Amino acid sequence: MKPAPHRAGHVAVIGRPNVGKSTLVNALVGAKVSIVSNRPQTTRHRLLGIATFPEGQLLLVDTPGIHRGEGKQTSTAMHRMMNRAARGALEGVDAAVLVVEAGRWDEEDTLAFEALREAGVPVVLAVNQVDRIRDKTALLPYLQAAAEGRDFAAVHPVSALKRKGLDSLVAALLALMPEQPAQYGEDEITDKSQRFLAGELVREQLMRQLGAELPYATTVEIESFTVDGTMLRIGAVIWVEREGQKAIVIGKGGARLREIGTKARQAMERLFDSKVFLETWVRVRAGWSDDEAALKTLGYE
Ligand SMILES: Nc1nc2c(ncn2[C@@H]2O[C@H](COP(=O)(O)OP(=O)(O)OP(=O)(O)O)[C@@H](O)[C@H]2O)c(=O)[nH]1
Ligand SMILES: [Mg+2]
Repeated sequence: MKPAPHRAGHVAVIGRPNVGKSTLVNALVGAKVSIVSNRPQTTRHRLLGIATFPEGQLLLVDTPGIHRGEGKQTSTAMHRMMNRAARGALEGVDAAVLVVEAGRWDEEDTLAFEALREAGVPVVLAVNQVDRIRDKTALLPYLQAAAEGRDFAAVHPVSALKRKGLDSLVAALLALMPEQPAQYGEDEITDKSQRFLAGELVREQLMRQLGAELPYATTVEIESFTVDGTMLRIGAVIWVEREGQKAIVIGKGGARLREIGTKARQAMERLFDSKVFLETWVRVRAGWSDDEAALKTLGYE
């Protein structure tokens, strides 16, 4: 018997904000390459998560959630850039995963589906968060309705958080990949630099620890990143839009900023497997999120 051929290729991970795209990418890669929070619009950049299996390699393109560009909070230059990054991720991929939340399908899910249909790539539907569905008999009619009239290559109920159903999702995706050798070494997990990931891990804490709309007025710039013996020395600037926001990020006696820095440093030490010395500063740059030129200098595509 001939052994099964090795397959490898690019898979765009697409869906509305907050459905679990980044959680799914991390689960498949087996490491935290993409930041996660319970707030929509956590991911702002395209990022490659490399998932290597004996049978093949999936190059998973995590993307910002596709959202309606309406309303004050979702129509800035940054939001347009995020939608562009998500749609642009479809160029040249071999397949896509449309991630939706079990039991729910709204206008933005349709928007994401339409983007995939226009791109004309084969699409696997991943119905995520099935762990939250108590009554499993409710799942079947949902799966049928979701697939109705939409030409999915496969439909897979999964839980990215509990790592359920992932093997069959991987098999379905690998079947759509071209026959070719691995494109990256087996110890590679992302195309992004440690410097980029460090900034993201600070931003993850901003998403998690700041309330209301404040996370959306913040971004992180890594000002310095140096290797010092066995230690990484990292300097991060947290940019906000107004003085009042700066006071909130710093918190009473600096408590909030300390907590953000501690959690981000711990996450960096886990991901980089190295000791990290992290310094953080908060600075004001009025209107950065709606300023194309400012976005460029702050590292947005
Ligand atoms: N219960 C449950 N929660 C999940 C699952 N997958 C993701 N979540 C949670 O859903 C929230 C959003 O997850 P993310 O992975 O950041 O979602 P995303 O689609 O990448 O969101 P954006 O980057 O904002 O577009 C987080 O609180 C996750 O812990 C799942 O399978 N089950
Ligand atoms: Mg994400």
